[in-house]
Amino acid sequence: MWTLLDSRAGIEARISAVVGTSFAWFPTFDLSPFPVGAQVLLIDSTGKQRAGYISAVAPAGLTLGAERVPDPSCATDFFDSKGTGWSHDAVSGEYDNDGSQVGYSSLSENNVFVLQQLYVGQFTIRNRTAGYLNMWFGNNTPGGAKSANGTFTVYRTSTSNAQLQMEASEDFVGSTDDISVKQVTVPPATAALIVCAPGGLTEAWYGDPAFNFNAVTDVLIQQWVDEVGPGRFRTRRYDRRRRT
Ligand SMILES: [Ca+2]
Ligand SMILES: [Ca+2]
Repeated sequence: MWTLLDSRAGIEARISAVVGTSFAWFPTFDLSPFPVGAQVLLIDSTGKQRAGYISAVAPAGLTLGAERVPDPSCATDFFDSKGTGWSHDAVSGEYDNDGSQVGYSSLSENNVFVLQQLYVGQFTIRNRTAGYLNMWFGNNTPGGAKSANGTFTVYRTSTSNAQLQMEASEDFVGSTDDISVKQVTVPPATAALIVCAPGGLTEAWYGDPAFNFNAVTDVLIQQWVDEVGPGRFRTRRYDRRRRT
């Protein structure tokens, strides 16, 4: 039977789904006390489930991979394509949007993401007078609309394609700069490394294929305990001896 060790609702999850190097990382929930072999059961916002087993405690420290954006400072005009309203400002070293777009309009960069990996994206909005910017981690993975000046950090699992997009809403007017994307190659020590099942690595997480790793809302940590324990076994043997 499953024994519930702990659970959290409404939690932020950062998940790598790469076979062989998968992990679960919750910024507000330390997984390091749980035993190897315990199951991590994830539930997304529509109730779909994926599960894996703790295979090891995470290594000592958070490690990020190489910069995936050609020129985070935006000193040069590097984006592969610029939608309506966007232009490169070489004087200020940023990208400007004048609001002339009539729908969503994006700065797009190809070959940024590898599927199933966890990434941390950062960008700055300044000079904003209207609308929002949304960093997309592939064309099916929005990072969330940001409608204020400031510097923003977003974690997402890449689950759709490799294209980075800085999407402006149809009414966005403002600038963006300091655009960075890096893979989380090693999670912090409060994370847990995950296998699909002890000894099995055909998937990083098993369960519903339509599960959304970017919409985890709940997590359960549970452990399988055999129903036939030592005490019950001893009782049966004792009874058998009395009859013979
Ligand atoms: Ca700059
Ligand atoms: Ca400017």
